[in-house]
Amino acid sequence: MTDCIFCKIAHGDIPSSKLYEDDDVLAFHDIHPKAPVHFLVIPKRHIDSLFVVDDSDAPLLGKLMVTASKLAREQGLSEGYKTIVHTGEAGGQEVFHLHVHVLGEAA
Ligand code: DGP
Repeated sequence: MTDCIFCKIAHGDIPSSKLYEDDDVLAFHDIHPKAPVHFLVIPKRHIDSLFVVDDSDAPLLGKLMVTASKLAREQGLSEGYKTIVHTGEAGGQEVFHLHVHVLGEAA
């Protein structure tokens, strides 16, 4: 997906404020934060949205959520936080590379 902005971030072609990276997932701060702590967790492999996932994606989707949880803890979101996945234009999705938003405020 050469025109996908999150693929470019995952490949290091566009800079981002990275929180975590491994072979499968990447987490970075949202460029337009809607909370004191607002980061995104994405799969490195291009997946458009939840519209197109199937059973074979379950381990990767689980890893996205576990990564979100670990990073929320590291960021001090001990009182709670929101996790949001927008799906499709009608669901508020603007960037068509699957991502989990994590929003909160450090305690
Ligand atoms: P949405 O597709 O509506 O779930 O949200 C996409 C989010 O991605 C939005 O909050 C802004 C963020 N975003 C868009 N472009 C960039 C970028 O180039 N860098 C970073 N760090 N975030 C971006």
